[in-house]
Amino acid sequence: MQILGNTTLATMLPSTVSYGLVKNGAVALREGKIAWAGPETDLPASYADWPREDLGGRLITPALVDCHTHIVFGGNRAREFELRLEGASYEEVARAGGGIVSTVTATRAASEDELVSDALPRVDALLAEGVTTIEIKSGYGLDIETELRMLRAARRIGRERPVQVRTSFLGAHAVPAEYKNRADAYIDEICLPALTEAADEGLVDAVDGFCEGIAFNPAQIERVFKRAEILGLPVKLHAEQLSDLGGTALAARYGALSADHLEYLGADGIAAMAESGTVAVLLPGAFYTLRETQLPPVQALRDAGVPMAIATDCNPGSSPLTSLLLAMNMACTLFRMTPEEALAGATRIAAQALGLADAGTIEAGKRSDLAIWNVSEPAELAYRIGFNPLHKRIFAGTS
Ligand code: DI6
Ligand code: FE
Repeated sequence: MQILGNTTLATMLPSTVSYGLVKNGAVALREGKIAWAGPETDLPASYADWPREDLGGRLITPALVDCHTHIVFGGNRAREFELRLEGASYEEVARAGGGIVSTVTATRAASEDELVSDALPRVDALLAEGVTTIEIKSGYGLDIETELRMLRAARRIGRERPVQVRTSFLGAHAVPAEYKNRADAYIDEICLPALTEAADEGLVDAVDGFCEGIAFNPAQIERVFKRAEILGLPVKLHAEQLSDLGGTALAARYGALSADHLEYLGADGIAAMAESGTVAVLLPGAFYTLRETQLPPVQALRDAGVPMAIATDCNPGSSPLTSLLLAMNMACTLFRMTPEEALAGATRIAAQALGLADAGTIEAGKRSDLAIWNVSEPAELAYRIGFNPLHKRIFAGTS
């Protein structure tokens, strides 16, 4: 039992007030949940004898949620970074056997312990910025054993650190070298059996895929979605990142939680997302790293009422980014999102993209996952570049 008082609350509840702001607010925490939140003068008398911490006017937001990461992987791709700076494109590197497939080699060679110990410093960088929920994908194993090992490593991160981990099976991320030009056989012989095994072991919270010319076509992705449906797992998709193949509309037909990247998304895909309630997860770290010039259709998504989330896409190739605050800043400067949209995108909407009903806002009944900041206005969070104003992070009521 604890009261946090003398604070400004950015509740992030949809309201007529920007950020759902409550000035001179207080929050009451009990048993890992928010018991009460509102203006401190309205605090019910029954809370009068609870211990109270004075926050000196600091801002409290919901803890941040990074809803799209590939944070578990072997090796790194600094050499590829150099090659791309010498002029090679991301797709050329991938087609020459670099790119995702080179991370596959390093990931297959790593033990579960190594995958965990390599990932933890990256995870810690996110936690230091007030993140309490991280989505982690497989997809650098591309054989049954390594896909499962990645997911076990992801689950272990949730036990070794005070963080909630949500896993996504991403067996349909790339075609491994041994299945070159045989993507359908890869889906049948590796991807679908790995998904079923991983689900049986309780390792999968959602099923993802990469629908792209250098990865899988919509028909192949649909076969993975059908298996997800049989297993009772929600789907999401990397779609329209480098070209418009119609992956988003396919994902929407399967009621996807989210469609991610979306730089090349057209009007049909936007209408399909609005219809199905699918979240658009925008990934400015990948846009920046690939020096992409095609912007995701932010204004059209906004006009259509499609909720937009922001994530790091932390991965060794297209987004070696471990700062969700920087992703929020990039979303504003590069994508012209507002600081309020960016913060909602890293809290309430990010939770929605993961199908989590108990995170992302400050209201009674939610998990007490909170971030306390040394700032006075919420816009400061997206405004700064490379500065971390976190005062304290609270995960399930514990700091
Ligand atoms: N799109 C991405 O940006 C990441 N995966 C994907 O499907 C990049 C993965 C990588 O380059 O290692
Ligand atoms: Fe990704």
